[in-house]
Amino acid sequence: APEVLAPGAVFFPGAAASHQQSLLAQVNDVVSQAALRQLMTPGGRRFSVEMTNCGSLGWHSDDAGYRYESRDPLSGRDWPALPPEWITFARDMAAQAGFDRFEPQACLLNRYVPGARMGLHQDRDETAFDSPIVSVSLGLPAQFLFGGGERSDPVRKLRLVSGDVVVWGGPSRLFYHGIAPLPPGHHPLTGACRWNLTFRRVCAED
Ligand code: MD5
Ligand code: FE
Repeated sequence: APEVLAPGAVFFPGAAASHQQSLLAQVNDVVSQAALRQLMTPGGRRFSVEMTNCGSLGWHSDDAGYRYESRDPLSGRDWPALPPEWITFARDMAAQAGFDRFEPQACLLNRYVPGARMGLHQDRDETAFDSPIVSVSLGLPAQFLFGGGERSDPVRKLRLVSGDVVVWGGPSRLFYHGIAPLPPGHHPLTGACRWNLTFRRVCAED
């Protein structure tokens, strides 16, 4: 059963459980067209998480800042297309959380190996803050850190396992969040890693 974590934030344990194998097959397909990379922060540090994207836009970071790009800066080519099944699934999850007509433009794929982490941050490189972000976890479990609207707000810990989906919309769309360093382990579908797919609307209008 879904659990409301905060206004606009809805946790659907295991909602993608029956889709894990097909999602992971398509993840491999995306990665074969747009290689995983450890991006640089504008401050010159390297992300421990490996990332790539599919969709009409993809998130990118380098010394010029955080932004969305319509082509993969690594290859100069368009990002791989969003698989139609992914769009349908993300739209359905958004609707179940109360966000109708979600039209994702980007899917950011994050790959965590043991020790990889994501510090507390807000997702604010999009302008479509009315649209939620739909997040799907695959593979090894992770400790999700869920803060509030201010960096200094208390942080709750939520264990996310393979097949879990969270929709982050409404006020929680801009809440601080992160992922604690991934503990070592083995998952039958992914081996020693965790994947997270986040479906995003970047611009309010095309
Ligand atoms: C992850 N990824 O598990 C997370 C899932 C990222 C990122 O944080 O930026 O790639 S997305 C979780 C999220 C998005 C927007 C708002 C909130 C959480 N929130 O209010 O907690 O790799
Ligand atoms: Fe984030």
